[in-house]
Amino acid sequence: MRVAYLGLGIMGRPMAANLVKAGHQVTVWNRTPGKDVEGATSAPSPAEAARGAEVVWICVSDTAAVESVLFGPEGVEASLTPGMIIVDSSTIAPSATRSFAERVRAHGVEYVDAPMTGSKVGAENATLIFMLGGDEAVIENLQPLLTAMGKKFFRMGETGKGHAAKLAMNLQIALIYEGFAEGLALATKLGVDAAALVALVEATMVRSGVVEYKAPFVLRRDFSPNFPLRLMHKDIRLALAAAKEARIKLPALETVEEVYEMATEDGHGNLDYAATLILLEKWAGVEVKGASA
Ligand code: NA7
Repeated sequence: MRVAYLGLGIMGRPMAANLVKAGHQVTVWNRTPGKDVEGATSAPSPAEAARGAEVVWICVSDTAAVESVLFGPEGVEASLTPGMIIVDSSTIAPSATRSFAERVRAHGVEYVDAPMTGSKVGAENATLIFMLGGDEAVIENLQPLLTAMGKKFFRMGETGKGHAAKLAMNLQIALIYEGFAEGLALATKLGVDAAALVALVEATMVRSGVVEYKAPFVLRRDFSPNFPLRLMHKDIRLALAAAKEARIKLPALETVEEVYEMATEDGHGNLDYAATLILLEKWAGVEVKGASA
């Protein structure tokens, strides 16, 4: 298929590379020039990249970035043609997604929200798990692209519901990790070895995919970004905003949002979200280390 891929960050670049590998004709664009993908053509603007594309795939930071890529100067809007499909893999507000979809549908263009989970490794190995919101038949047409980048696909309902599901997922990831980090801080303060605690967690019902994935990084104090803290913070804020719109309360997430705020103030925004542990360590006056790590 002819695909325009917009946004070559930690996730977007390997995803676009996997589309090339699968034999698709890919044109890429990134806001900051200099990032490219071997085997893809680079375009100078979203509008240029989208010209003649069957599918425009977006993966940028946040709601404002998606809006600017679509409707800003030299945005995709200038190249919209009936039958085109826009897919957004960024994690943004479901309500904004619905309004962007409405705007492009006026041009006969389809819109699918396709946020994913699986981190950088999943993007590199084409093992992402996608949450899809949009028309069933349109999603069916995207199969060759989805299977080039991911391994599991969940249809959540109409446009906007992929993003709604993603926020509900990341809410849980943030809370589970924070529980793990607080457990490590307390155990260390009380003199329990972190690696011993991890082994115990993994042998009991406390175990989780989040801990299984994060524990090795934490034990070797590798906080380089797989999923940057600033982006998890954005998702927490999006979930709280969606909860406010829906008039529900998420008290645990509100507290964790404050932790992310302070971790950001301490300069950890570009580290992995696992770095909220560094703030807990500061408060506890300890450093989490596994003797057998
Ligand atoms: P990264 O690695 O932070 O990459 C973000 C990308 O978004 C990168 O290509 C940025 O371009 C681009 N960006 C940011 N702001 C804008 C604006 N205003 N206009 C156009 N492009 C922009 O994030 P990930 O790849 O890890 O994640 C991407 C999304 O997936 C995000 O929503 C996650 O929550 C899930 P730059 O290179 O900085 O010019």
